[in-house]
Amino acid sequence: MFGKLREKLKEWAGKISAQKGDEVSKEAQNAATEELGKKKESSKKAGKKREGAKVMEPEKSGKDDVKYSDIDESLKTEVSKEAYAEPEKEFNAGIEAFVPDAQKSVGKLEEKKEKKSIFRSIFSGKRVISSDEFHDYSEDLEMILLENNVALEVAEKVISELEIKIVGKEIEKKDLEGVIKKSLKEILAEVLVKPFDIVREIEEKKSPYVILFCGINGAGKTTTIAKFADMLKKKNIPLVLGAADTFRAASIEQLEKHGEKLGVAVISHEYGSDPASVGFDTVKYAGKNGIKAVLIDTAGRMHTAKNLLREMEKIKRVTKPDRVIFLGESITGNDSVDQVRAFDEAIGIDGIILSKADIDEKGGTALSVGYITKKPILFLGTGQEYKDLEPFDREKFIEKLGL
Ligand SMILES: Nc1nc2c(ncn2[C@@H]2O[C@H](COP(=O)(O)OP(=O)(O)OP(=O)(O)O)[C@@H](O)[C@H]2O)c(=O)[nH]1
Ligand SMILES: [Mg+2]
Repeated sequence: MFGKLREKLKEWAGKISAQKGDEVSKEAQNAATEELGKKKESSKKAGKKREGAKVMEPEKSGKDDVKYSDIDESLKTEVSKEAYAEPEKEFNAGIEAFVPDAQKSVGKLEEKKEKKSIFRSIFSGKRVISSDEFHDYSEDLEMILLENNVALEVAEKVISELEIKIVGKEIEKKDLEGVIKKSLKEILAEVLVKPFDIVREIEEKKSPYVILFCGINGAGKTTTIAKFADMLKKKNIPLVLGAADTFRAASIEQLEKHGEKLGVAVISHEYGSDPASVGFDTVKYAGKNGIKAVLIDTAGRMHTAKNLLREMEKIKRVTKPDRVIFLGESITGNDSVDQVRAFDEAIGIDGIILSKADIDEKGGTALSVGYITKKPILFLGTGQEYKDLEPFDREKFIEKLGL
């Protein structure tokens, strides 16, 4: 869905690890070479010092400087200086002859060690992404998100979370693309709240489980209610529909037609009557008839119409729904954020269904409304037939985005 995302990440990771990575390797190489030079110099000095120094200085140190506990048991008898002067001379000569050779091999060993660590830093391919580097490339990523209906504040949040996850961390060059992808996936999975199992909730509740559907005009409320009813029917869950859209012409007939097709009762009043009372009667009917699920349709209303939102709040108060579901269109884009926020603030929503996912090539609306409300997306409408209602699968959705 996010079109260029996959290619962009590949390109991004490639550029960082190849072009800029080489620069850093050269820097690392130069720094390491310089450091090696310094170390060589200091080890030469240390070598000279050692050449000039006596390995043992018994004359200077004197008997008093030797701790008794340091002396081998067999030597713990009083021995005069004169007695060990001769063998000591021989010993010192041997040591002096041996030391330059020993120093040479120690030097070589150190040099080898240094070389090895330089090669490790050049060829191990570790890479640390700097903040500047991140910002160079994250602008592209932000553009992709915005172009794909992700609201600005959500895109910014995703970018800043990604920055925390990857900037300054040591990453293997070959893993760079994978690490960025994995981090993005984790962030998006967090943005999308895990859906609750509404069918199980219905099944487990003893009294009628009431769901109130709301949203702007033409979002797909009535069609989605019909799809939902079909799903419950197939699970043998008894249900009833409430035609609480008493405003739009033909809205009651539209719902009744679905009821007929599905073999589900529809409770309705006259056009222009109080929608809250339709809702009330539907819940009452369900209680009397041992019905487990009540789905209440409402009139579409603009999120900017304060009085209509107040009316919705009244329907909620009267019907006391177990869940209020906001119906949004996948294709709406940035405006969906204002819509869902207004409905949530006015009446409080519990979950979201996004219709028309079948004609949405972008996918960002789900991220936006999910992030803004912190409420789960429960289903996606994927067509105009009853079967076209899919439980929202976060992992599948993120994969479809191109991750
Ligand atoms: N392609 C597609 N079309 C859909 C989907 N859901 C609904 N529609 C269509 O969207 C149009 C509006 O659907 P309705 O269910 O009447 O929308 P509504 O929210 O009840 O509209 P109002 O009652 O006027 O507020 C209809 O033509 C539906 O067939 C979907 O998932 N995919
Ligand atoms: Mg409708």
